Amino acid sequence: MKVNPAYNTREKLLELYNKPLLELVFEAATVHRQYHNPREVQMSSLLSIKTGGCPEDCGYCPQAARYHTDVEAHKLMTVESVVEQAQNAKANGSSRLCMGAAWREVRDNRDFDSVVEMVQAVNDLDMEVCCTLGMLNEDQALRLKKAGLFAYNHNLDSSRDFYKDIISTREYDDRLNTIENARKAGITVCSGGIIGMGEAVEDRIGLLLSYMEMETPPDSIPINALVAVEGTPLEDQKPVEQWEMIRMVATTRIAFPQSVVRLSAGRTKMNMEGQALCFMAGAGSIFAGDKLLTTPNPEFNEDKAMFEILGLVPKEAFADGEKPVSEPDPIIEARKEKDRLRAIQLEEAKAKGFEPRKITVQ
Ligand code: SAM
Ligand code: DTB
Ligand code: SF4
Repeated sequence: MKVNPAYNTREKLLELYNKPLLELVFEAATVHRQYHNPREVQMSSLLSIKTGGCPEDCGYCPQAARYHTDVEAHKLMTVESVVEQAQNAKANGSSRLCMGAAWREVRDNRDFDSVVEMVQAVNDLDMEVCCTLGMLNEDQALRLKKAGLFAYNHNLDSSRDFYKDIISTREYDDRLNTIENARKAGITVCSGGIIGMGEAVEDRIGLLLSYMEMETPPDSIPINALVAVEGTPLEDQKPVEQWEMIRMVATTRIAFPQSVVRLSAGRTKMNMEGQALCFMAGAGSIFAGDKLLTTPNPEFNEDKAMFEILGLVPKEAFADGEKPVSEPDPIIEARKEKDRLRAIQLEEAKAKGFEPRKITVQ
């Protein structure tokens, strides 16, 4: 049951969201147990592979170039440093790595070739690889799939209506299109939203309804609480109450019984009891490690202690789907071949006493 038919209208979902809190949590916990092991919570790590300088105007985002935040822009990380970070995350218990880039969209250039290599390398570590790189066309999605991408994250963020108040540089339909492209390529879809941006409860329900209207709802639904960052238009939003996070997690759990509901940004403002109720209500994953993309998150050790107290165990990689098989990427293989030929020509030229600078390869 991908979508719960008992809650497939705005009215029914609203009624559910507004139930007495403990009734709601009980119902969510009951649904959770039918499809998931309630002791397992996946630890997933985020890595900002390209930070800041983004041309978009997402009102919540510290990485948008037009806002004056403390985020320092960085160009794309190297494949080697990504692998090092991934190994570190794995050693600390993470079974999934989500690589984020502050891009409006993926472009077919050298940077994307490097991302493809990163996907192959992290998949080789037996971790679920997720990417969030902005808009994506069908060919790019296919290339990532063949490299071994397990999931693509692209959030609708809120209802279609409220979205317009937060982002003007790209449309809700653009987002739906990217999600569709990932889906068509056979990549699992991770898509969710943010609460605490000043939206009404109806907008939270509107987000869920957008997912209900899809032919196949997301496999994974992250629920973020806004991290209000100084310098962004949403800097003065007051933190959401953890009760609201619990309600949103529980409602999502019940509405999409088979999806993994991810308790995502905003945990630094929650206590252990609040998070425990989210796990009870069906959250099956957290972001682990002291940094999300650019903002703070609880330390690995803090989360380890929490897991121990609550009797939770980290979920293994590929518990919800097979490990993708990485295929050699033709563009990268061609580049390697070109580099190999260039090295041979250089050697030959050096032997003849030529300056290396003068060598060109067709
Ligand atoms: N640039 C790509 C994009 O927007 O699709 C990928 C990176 S973007 C940072 C990924 C997601 O992070 C956004 O869609 C948004 O839901 C979430 N996010 C960004 N800033 C946030 C904040 N301050 N608080 C909570 N979530 C945030
Ligand atoms: C998602 O829904 N939340 C994550 C992940 N997908 C990419 C991102 C949260 C970012 C929080 C703000 C920051 O650290 O920059
Ligand atoms: Fe750019 Fe993504 Fe941030 Fe929007 S959310 S400004 S697209 S990095």
